[in-house]
Amino acid sequence: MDLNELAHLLTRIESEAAGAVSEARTADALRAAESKITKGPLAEAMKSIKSFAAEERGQAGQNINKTKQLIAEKFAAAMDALRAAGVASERKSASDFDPTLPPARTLRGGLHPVTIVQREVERIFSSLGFAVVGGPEMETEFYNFEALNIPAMHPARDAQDTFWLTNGWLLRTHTSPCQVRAMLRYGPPIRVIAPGRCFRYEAIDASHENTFYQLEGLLIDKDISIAHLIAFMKLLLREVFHRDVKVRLRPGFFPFVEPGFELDMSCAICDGKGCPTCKRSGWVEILPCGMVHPNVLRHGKIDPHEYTGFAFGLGLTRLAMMKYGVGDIRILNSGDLRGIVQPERLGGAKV
Ligand code: FA5
Repeated sequence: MDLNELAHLLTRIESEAAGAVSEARTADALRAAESKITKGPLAEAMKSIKSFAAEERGQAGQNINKTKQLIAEKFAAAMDALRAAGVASERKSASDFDPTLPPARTLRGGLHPVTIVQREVERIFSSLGFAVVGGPEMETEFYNFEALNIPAMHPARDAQDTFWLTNGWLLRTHTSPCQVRAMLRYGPPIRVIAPGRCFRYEAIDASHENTFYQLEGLLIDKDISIAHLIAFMKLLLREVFHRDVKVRLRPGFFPFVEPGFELDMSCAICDGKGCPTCKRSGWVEILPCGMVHPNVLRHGKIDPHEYTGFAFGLGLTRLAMMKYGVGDIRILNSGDLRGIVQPERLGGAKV
C-alpha cells in the first residue's frame, strides 16, 4: 500500500464513522459502533503500516493516528449530545409535574354496612342490660329444631331447608338455637342478644340470600308480657333509624313462640309504594317475635309457671338494606363497592 491508497482508505473509514454516529440513538449503540470501527477497519489500517516503504512508514502512522483521533472526537461529541438531550427531556417531564393538583382518588376501606348495623343494635341493647352472646354456625338438629318445638316431620322445617353436614349436623337456619343454649348456660333471669350468620337452601331474589345475618334477642324474667315485647321492638327501630318508623304487627306462626308476631316495616326503598325488594307489598318482614313457648322454656330447664319471656329474630341484613337504601340483598354479599363502601358515602342513595 502507498500513501495515496491509505488516504482513500482513511476517508472511507471517516465517512463510515460519520454514518454510524448519525444512526446511533442510544449511548450503547454509539459505544458499539465506535468499537466496531476501531477494532475493525482502523486496526486493519494500523496493521498495513508494515507493508509501506521504510521512508513512508512514519507519515502513514501519523495519518492513521490523525484519523483515529478525529473519529474518537466525533463519537465523544455525539455521546455528549445524547446525554444533553436526555437531561433536557427529564427536565421537561419534571416541569409537567403540578404539585398543586389534588391526588388521585382512592377509596377508603371501612366496616361492612351489616357490621355497622349489628354494632349499633348491640350498643342499644347493651345499654338496656343485655349481654351479647354467640353460638355456632354449625349446629345440631336438637338446638336448631327440636329444642325449638320443631320435631322431625314438622311442616315448619320445610320453610327452613338448609345445608346438612355429613356428621348429621347442619348450617343453622336462624339464630334461635342460641335461645336454649343461653337458657341452659345462664338460667333465669336472662337478657341476651345473639347476632350471627345464618344459612338457608333458598331461592335467591332481591330480598333473599342463602347466607344472611340475624340477631336473636331473648328476655326471660317474672311477669314479662307482650307490652314489654312491643315497647322493646319500637325502641329498637326508633334508635336504629333515628326517627319513628311506620310498622305493622300481624300474627305470625313460629312453633317456638306463643303468641307469635311478624313485625314489618314500611319499605324504605320505595317508601311503601311497592318494589321488587318488598315484593310489591310496600312492607318488609324484618322483626318476627313472640312470647317464648312453654315447651322451649322446659327444654332450657326453666319453669314456665314461674318465668315468661319474649324472643325476637331481627333480620340484620334486611335492616342494613333498609337503613342504607340497598335495594338488592345480593350486593351486600358481593364485592360490588356500591354496596360496601362507607355507608356515609352512599348518602342515602338507593342502590
Ligand atoms: C326466623 O328465623 C325466626 N327464628 C325468628 C324468630 C325468632 C321468631 C324469635 C320468633 C321469635 P324468619 O324465617 O321469618 O324467622 O326469619 C327472620 C328474619 O330473617 C326475616 O324477617 C328476614 O328479615 C330475615 N331472613 C329470613 N330469611 C332470609 C333470607 N333468605 N335472606 C335474608 N334475610 C332473611
